Amino acid sequence: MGKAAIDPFAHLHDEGYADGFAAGYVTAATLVQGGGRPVESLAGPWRMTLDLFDEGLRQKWYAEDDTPPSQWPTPRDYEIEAGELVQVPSCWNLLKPEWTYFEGAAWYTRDLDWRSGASGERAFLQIAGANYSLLVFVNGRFVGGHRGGSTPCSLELTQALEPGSNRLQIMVENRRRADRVPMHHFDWFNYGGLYREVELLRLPATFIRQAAIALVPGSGFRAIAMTVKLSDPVDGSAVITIPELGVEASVAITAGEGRLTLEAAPQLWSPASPKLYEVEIRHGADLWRDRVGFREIRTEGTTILLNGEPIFLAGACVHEDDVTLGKTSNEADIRRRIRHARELGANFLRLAHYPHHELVALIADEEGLLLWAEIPVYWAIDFGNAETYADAENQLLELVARDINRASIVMWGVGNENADTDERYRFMAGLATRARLADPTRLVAAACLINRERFAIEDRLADHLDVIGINEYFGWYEPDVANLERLVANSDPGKPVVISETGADALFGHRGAGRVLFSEDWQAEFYRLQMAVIARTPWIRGMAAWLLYDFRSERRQTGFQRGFNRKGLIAEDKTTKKAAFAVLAELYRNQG
Ligand code: GCB
Repeated sequence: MGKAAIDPFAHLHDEGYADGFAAGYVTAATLVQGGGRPVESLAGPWRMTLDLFDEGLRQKWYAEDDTPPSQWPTPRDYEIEAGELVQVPSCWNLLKPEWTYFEGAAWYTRDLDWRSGASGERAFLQIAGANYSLLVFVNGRFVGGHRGGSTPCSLELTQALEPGSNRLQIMVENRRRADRVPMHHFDWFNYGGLYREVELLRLPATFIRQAAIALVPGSGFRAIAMTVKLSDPVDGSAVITIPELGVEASVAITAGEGRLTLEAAPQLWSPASPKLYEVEIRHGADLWRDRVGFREIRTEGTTILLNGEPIFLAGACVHEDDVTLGKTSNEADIRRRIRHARELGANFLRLAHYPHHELVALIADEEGLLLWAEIPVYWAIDFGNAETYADAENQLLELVARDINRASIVMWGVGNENADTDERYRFMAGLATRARLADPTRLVAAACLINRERFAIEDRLADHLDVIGINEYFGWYEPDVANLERLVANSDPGKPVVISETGADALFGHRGAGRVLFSEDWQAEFYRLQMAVIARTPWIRGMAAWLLYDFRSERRQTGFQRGFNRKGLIAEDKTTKKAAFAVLAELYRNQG
């Protein structure tokens, strides 16, 4: 047990206790796409021990053996069985009232019964989301870690697992910090825990790590390109089949990578006709499958073109937040979000302000909803910090790697309302460039800046974007709606603009005529006034109302708010519609 066995007090003076773990963080490069392969779910009860002072790392809790307390030779501060039994996935904040505001580390432990299958089989732990960082230990041995609170990771357990019973421990830590993405100040709740699925994936010795398949932009809808990345730098070939298109082709693999362009004229995916094709890629014993829609999204001047046709994005933003589930999503909750978007007459959702559950885009693919997916480069990020950039870029690349085959996602958002400095400019231009390199089939956007003295859109980052997002609250934070008209008159963006947020708070049941703050009536009137300007501005090509549901935010403490941001068109019960819902639905219908 290392130092602690020699000097039981050494850890009290050890501030380097976390050193060394960061070198074991996995990134987007080693993420394994699910690829429709069967998985073993590790959902269910785990033991959980809160660790506010990082004792687990200081005292090396992970290295402690399973000796029962009656036989301990020396006292301990950690006992797995003394932890609470909690369900994974979940957010710890909602499990016990005294855990509501907990920000720190927690140790999750469970037994993993392992029997190896075919010879050479490899085992991966697939963690779909843990906020914010995690470290994994198997039988006391460090396997790897991950940072980024809303993107998935894959950790290989092959060498660490023993036949039979294994101790799987995951330390999850959710402190708000200035150097993180997001940083310590943001307008949503800081849930913690293993809040998305944890699964075990068995794969052959060499397997398909990531594959991407899409319509070739500018091909006149007549060519499909695919890339495949294997786990190891081998040579050989893979076979791609798209039965409905009569495609069966061999892809040459060199040093673990292959790419192929095929002539094909698929029926195009669109909101009106969300056609999906079964795609299969085989390499040796591995079979990767997906259902993929083929569509083209591009801009021309100030227009957004979907499959060559101009489109107006009418929609809403939505947070991943629920009064009982927190940041955990299940299929029923996701389908309800999409149903409500449809009722609103929306063809578009902005998934604010971080990558949402993988199922959202899968269902949006089926339902024909367009999505803006983003990373939490939000407000005052530590833009000068190279580590912070690496974290943000990795979150972007993990999101892209996970969702590259989702036709519904038409835009990557690389940031939101970040004050203009040279460091911010370099940081965000870097992310925009990286997004394009990783994925030439989508638009790159960000919520940009307004010059509040001139009332004009003014952000040098716009040079690096395809679509300029503008969050504007004229009529709410800035009382005078007329300033939106000034903004429109003073701006000449030369690119499509999407109003990436606009909205007003309303407490359900609070009424009043005129500009009565927090009233349902003013929220409804706000949208009427907004739409009057937006609808007659040719370069505004979309609008995302802020937002679908009220959500928890500790920054909001008036009697109207009580810990919630109340800009939802629907209250936090996800049932009670405010007056603005029907008003905006009508406005969207007329926008048609
Ligand atoms: C914004 C932010 C969003 C906030 C919203 C508000 O501009 O991007 O995250 O929640 O305003 O309600 O103030």
